[in-house]
Amino acid sequence: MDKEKLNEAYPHPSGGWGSLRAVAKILSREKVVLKDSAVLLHQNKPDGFMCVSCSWAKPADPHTFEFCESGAKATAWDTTAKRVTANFFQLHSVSELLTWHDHDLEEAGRLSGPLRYDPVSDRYVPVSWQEAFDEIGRELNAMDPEQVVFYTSGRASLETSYMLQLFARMYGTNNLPDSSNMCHESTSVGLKEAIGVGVGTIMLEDFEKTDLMFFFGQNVGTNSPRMLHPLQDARKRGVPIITFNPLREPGLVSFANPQSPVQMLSPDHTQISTQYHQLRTGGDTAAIVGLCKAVITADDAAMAGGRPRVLDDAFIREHTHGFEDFARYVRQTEWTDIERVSGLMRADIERAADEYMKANAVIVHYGMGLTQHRLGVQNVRMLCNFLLLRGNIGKPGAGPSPVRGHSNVQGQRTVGITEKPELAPLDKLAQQFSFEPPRKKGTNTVEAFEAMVKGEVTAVFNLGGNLVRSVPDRLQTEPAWGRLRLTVNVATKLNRSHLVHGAVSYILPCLSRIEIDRQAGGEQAVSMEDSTGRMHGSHGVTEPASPDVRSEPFIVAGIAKATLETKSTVDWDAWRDDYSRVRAAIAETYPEIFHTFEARMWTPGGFPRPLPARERKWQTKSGKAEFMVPESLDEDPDMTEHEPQALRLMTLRSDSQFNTTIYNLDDRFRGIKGTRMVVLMNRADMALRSLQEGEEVTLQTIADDGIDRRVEGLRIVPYDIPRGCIAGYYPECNPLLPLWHYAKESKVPGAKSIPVRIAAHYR
Ligand SMILES: Nc1nc2c(c(=O)[nH]1)N[C@H]1C(S)=C(S)[C@@H](COP(=O)(O)OP(=O)(O)OC[C@H]3O[C@@H](n4cnc5c(=O)[nH]c(N)nc54)[C@H](O)[C@@H]3O)O[C@H]1N2
Ligand SMILES: Nc1nc2c(c(=O)[nH]1)N[C@H]1C(S)=C(S)[C@@H](COP(=O)(O)OP(=O)(O)OC[C@H]3O[C@@H](n4cnc5c(=O)[nH]c(N)nc54)[C@H](O)[C@@H]3O)O[C@H]1N2
Ligand SMILES: [Mo]
Repeated sequence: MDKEKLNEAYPHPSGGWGSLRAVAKILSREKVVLKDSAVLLHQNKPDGFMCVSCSWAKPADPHTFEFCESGAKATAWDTTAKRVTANFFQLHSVSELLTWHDHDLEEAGRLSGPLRYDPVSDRYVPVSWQEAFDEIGRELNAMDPEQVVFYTSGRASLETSYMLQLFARMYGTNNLPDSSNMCHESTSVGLKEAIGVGVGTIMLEDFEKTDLMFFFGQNVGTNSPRMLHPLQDARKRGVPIITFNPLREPGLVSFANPQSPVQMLSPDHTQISTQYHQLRTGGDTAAIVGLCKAVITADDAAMAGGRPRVLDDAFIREHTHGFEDFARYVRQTEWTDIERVSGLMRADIERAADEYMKANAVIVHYGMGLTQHRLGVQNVRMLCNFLLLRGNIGKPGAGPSPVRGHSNVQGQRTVGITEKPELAPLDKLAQQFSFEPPRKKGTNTVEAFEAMVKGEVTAVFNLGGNLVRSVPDRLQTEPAWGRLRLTVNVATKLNRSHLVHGAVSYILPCLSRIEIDRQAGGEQAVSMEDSTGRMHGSHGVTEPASPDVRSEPFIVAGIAKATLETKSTVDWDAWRDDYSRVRAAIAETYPEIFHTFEARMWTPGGFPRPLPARERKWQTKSGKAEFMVPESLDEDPDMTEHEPQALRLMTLRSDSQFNTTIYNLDDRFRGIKGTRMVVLMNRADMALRSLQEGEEVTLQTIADDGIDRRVEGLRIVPYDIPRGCIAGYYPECNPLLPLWHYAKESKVPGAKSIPVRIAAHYR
């Protein structure tokens, strides 16, 4: 490709005709026959299946088409007519497949039978399910459980997740990392400390009662498009939306509803953000301190002038702890520092604070732009500080709204997938299943890979992830994965983590939950928790991809039985045949959340879990909601000492990917076509370095640990992004992200702020 223009500004609102066209294109490319497109009518319906894409709430009274472009693509991707058969591996050796692009690996189609790696032919060859289970059991039994890792990516159901955590603990380890460790773990830690629950407190009905919403570092149009519906309704009521995001994201600017013919045909789309503040990457703590400063200053003035208070003083006194220390910090912090670190002008921050002070009920939505920083947990705490100032937690229409990623990532934590023993009901499990669970802390994702790089991990059971692509420091972590003794991959499609294999390696193909799951006890359903803490049942509607794929519960039960043999009191065969038995066990372990699970799982809109903070009951250390004084105004304090030419790289997603699954190489919203090997850069930064549009550069990480981290062949795209900040795509830029560059308390990799320099450029 020559130096043609890689991007054109996307002139259209998100949603709209572009979105429908994109869906039609992928349905036809995946040869999803028309009759199957009716599948989409069952998506996110109380009697259908829950979308395999994002975790946004599913309303009780869904639209006829309760799906979005991303969800439709994800469905098409799973229901594709293409298959990877045994013949595919006869044609392609593993060494050859290692040279394929991620997109082409998954595009080969659905995996259709269990496979074992054969080192002699360098090929995956068919194996029977029972042989696979027996050998995996033998291998695991020859290992030290503390050296075995059980990873869960956020898609697996509540039933599968509960079974897996129980199996791992009966086997002898709490090494239960999941995708949350790279995602919203900063939320799980930060919200728990601040308000006593590790999840958001808002529900769909709050959209109808709110007066103002904020977006911090969440790209709704691309990553949770169904949320655009309630947002649009709120905008029609006149609710302002204030966005803090370094990039001007078209999906946060305006929206046309593809389900409203009137809007589709007229240019009259809805403006989403009424204020848009392009702060510097890593500037959120500073910006929020600025917002709080404006509010506290206004309150001081009101008191001095004998006017009504701006702060919710009664709430602060009755419900919170630590306000005085925080207020002192805020009063002392200078506007010049706030402006320098946030990259925003005082007047702009005050404009946002004015709206906040006028509103009675405020919701703050946020995503990876806050959590994936060195001080990602502090960021979450700062948002809570801001909300607490005016009692915006535990009242209708208000609260923190962490927009979760994978469709059941929140639920997995709810049913025991956690490396932290204190977060799992170990005593209850011990009593319920008559065994002694391990009490030692297990490894999260970063720790598992740190241990792997040191050679201290022998096996990984990988339920649905593509870890060699999704974790940091690819050039260290990928080879470590290849040195494992055993890799077991449960997956729907082929990915690179299957190819960089252990000495003994299995690919175990599973059903997608769009498919009918037939077991001895009849057709089975599964369940999941959405981003607003509601539980939904889901049952498949299409025929399985092949007669030889199995459900995730079937696979986990098979391996558990083969490994634990008579050492387990669980009747794994009975659980495999009838998942209502698994739900009964979940309800026994967690009665407060899951009592009468079976009866309630088909409740339209899902059934809610108890959220004490929603009732202003604070399960924190002090029994009150906690204010926190930030440790540093800069979220990435270690970056400030670096060279003056340093750039902060954030790694992002496009609408044509779901994490490591790349549907195609375009980014429709950002107007980038045909390649993902790009760097988005401010024109002034380009001029300073004499860089031209389309020119190729090599990025190099600035770090003094002696490791040279580089990504070559990235093309410059001029973009509306603050100076000193650049953006590239995840996972292509993961070799640049050091494994140790993570949020201190949550170990979420700092994927939104990687210190880099331009090491070379070519015309
Ligand atoms: N289509 C699609 N949908 C998805 C996914 C997908 O890959 N594709 N992935 C799913 C998953 S697992 C997740 S976790 C979610 C992720 O969804 P999001 O949380 O939206 O994640 P990202 O796209 O990584 O980045 C979000 C935004 O953060 C901004 N940002 C970067 N740095 C900063 C910063 O320092 N401050 C602020 N305020 N903003 C910043 C970026 O410009 C970007 O707009 O989406 C889920 N949904
Ligand atoms: N630099 C950088 N790194 C990041 C991020 C970032 O923003 N920047 N984001 C992080 C985030 S938020 C996350 S969540 C992680 C995600 O990282 P991973 O958990 O590794 O995730 P995915 O890419 O979602 O997993 C893709 C694979 O899941 C398999 N799969 C799909 N459906 C199913 C199913 O139903 N069952 C099973 N068993 N398998 C299935 C397919 O085979 C597919 O290849 O990446 C993180 N890494
Ligand atoms: Mo995620």
